[in-house]
Amino acid sequence: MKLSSTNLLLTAASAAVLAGGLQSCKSKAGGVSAASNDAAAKVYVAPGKHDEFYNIVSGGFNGQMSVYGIPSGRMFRIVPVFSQHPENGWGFSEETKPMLNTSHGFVPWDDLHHIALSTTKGEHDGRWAFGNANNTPRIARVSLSTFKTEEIIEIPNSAGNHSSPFITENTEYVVAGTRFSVPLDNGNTDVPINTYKDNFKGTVSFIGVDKTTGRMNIDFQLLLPGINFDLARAGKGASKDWFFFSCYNSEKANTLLEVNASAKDKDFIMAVNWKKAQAYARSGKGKKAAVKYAHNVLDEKNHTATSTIINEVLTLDPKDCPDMVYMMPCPKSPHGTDTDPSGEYIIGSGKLAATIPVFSFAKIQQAIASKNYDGNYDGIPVLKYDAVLHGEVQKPGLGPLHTEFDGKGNAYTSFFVSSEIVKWDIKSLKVLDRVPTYYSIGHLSIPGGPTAKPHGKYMIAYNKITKDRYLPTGPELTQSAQLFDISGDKMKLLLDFPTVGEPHYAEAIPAALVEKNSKKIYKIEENQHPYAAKGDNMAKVERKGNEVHVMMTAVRSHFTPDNIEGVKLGDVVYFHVTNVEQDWDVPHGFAVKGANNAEILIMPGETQTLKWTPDRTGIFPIYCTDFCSALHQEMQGYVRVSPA
Ligand code: CUK
Ligand code: CUA
Repeated sequence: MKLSSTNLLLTAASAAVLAGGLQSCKSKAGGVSAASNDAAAKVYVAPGKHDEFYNIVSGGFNGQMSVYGIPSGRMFRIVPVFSQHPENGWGFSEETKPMLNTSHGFVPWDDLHHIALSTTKGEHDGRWAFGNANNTPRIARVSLSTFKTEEIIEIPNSAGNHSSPFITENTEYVVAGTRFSVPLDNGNTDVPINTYKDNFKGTVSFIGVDKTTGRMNIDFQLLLPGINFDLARAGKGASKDWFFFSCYNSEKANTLLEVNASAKDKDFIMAVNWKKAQAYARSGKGKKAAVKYAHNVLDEKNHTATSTIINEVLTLDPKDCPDMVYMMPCPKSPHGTDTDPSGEYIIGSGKLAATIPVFSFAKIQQAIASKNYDGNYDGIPVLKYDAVLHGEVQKPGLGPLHTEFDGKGNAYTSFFVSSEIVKWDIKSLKVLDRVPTYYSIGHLSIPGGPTAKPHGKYMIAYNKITKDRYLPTGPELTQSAQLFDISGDKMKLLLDFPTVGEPHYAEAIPAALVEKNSKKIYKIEENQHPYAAKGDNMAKVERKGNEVHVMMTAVRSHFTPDNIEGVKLGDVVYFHVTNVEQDWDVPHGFAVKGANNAEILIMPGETQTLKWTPDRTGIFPIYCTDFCSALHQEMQGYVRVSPA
């Protein structure tokens, strides 16, 4: 059978490749000789010196983003997003818990796959990083000035928000496509799964981003056939009004055993004219649909999140909106699509295909103008493959996944199965160079790679398999990235570095672009937290029924008050701790014995709240968890809990 043989082929090929990779690595002393001779000098950042680029890396099923320096590979920070983080109390403090609210309630975990850095005129502007929640569909916005998650919006009528976040040229929209088609009404309708073809729909959502504040709102959603959406990219330059989504399972099978999902020779890349869609939405072509989703915002003045449930979304049906959506055939199971810096070339990647198809935007426009269609897909015109194709890269490798660009006319495609990166010329489609990755690369990232103006110089591979690259740590190994020098004709391996959580997509941005907006301190006079004690004279204990609110200050090296009495068993205690320091980099922490959540970390000028329900009477120590001064150890106190 054709399909099972494809299966066998892939399994055999990947096994061979992995085995080959391991061998070649072992055969070279220390496994480092694959790196270029001057590699050490190229990644060495002297003590006290700064890296050239920030690398913002997705944390996969750890639900966070983390921040690395390039070329050193040093990790600077974990930014909790769809996760709880004891290190700074994210998702544990009262201020941050609402950020993890959804229509399902509190969901303190997710699977963050992709990063999109905001752009202006197609170039990095250093303002925000967006990330997706793959499991319970959400998009987050992280400020690149504070490296804090400022906003999370849930995506209705979606399940498996893998196809996101991707942004338009001026960050007008962040886009999210659903991986799983589900019945509309958020998938809440109880229907037999095998009625998929009738009842399940795909959607892509266009989330507007406010130019000044970055606030997101779901502007409109396209109702689409029950296809599965994978990665997408906006156009640039001439194609800037368009969005390109890769799609698989065009068969609309409800069970994706390979036999079903890959029955067809070609799936699609869906081209959406978003400017037109926006105009349709404005001119009343849409329908409002009732559906619940959460929108969570962290207020910048009091650093407190509020979660709002929204009850409707505007939907557009392509049947009512002509010339808005087209399908382009793309070989077997496309996983991604990428647009080159000029916006003329749209690159597909069929995971099971042996070629890389490159589409031409100019040809797409001609095919649309002359209605050069190859029938339709649920009423959506299908453009003829040959009519829109610029050409195919022949036999580039096995299992093409993702493509990035260096701004010099070259494309770099990751190959999972053959575990390598292939550099090729976009115009001539000629393969120029290839390097192995250790092992089985998923995404790759070139600084500015997805933008209209790539910064080039480096390329980072985010690998799926670690094997022997580091000291063993039991069955579970670190996740792994590899840095390459791409300044010359040949790609050169420079460095391996471990990452936190499974890295999927990442973006790298010149340090200067982020540093210029970097915030050092929250001014205490701007703190509008309702329970802030901005000086020791404001510190107090207040009772409201069975709630005890302790408004506390923290400063080197004491808490005020530090002896708290009057708490009764059955009370709920809120420790509102204000760090009244105004020096950069002097956080205080706060913990209480037996608290069943975590500590909190309070940055200078900030107030954070730890909620505690004592489970017994007695004396409970409290202390500062962050070593803040010579007298840090003395920064302590007691809470007394008496019988009710
Ligand atoms: S996916 Cu990870 S290799 Cu979730 Cu972007 Cu392609
Ligand atoms: Cu404050 Cu240690």
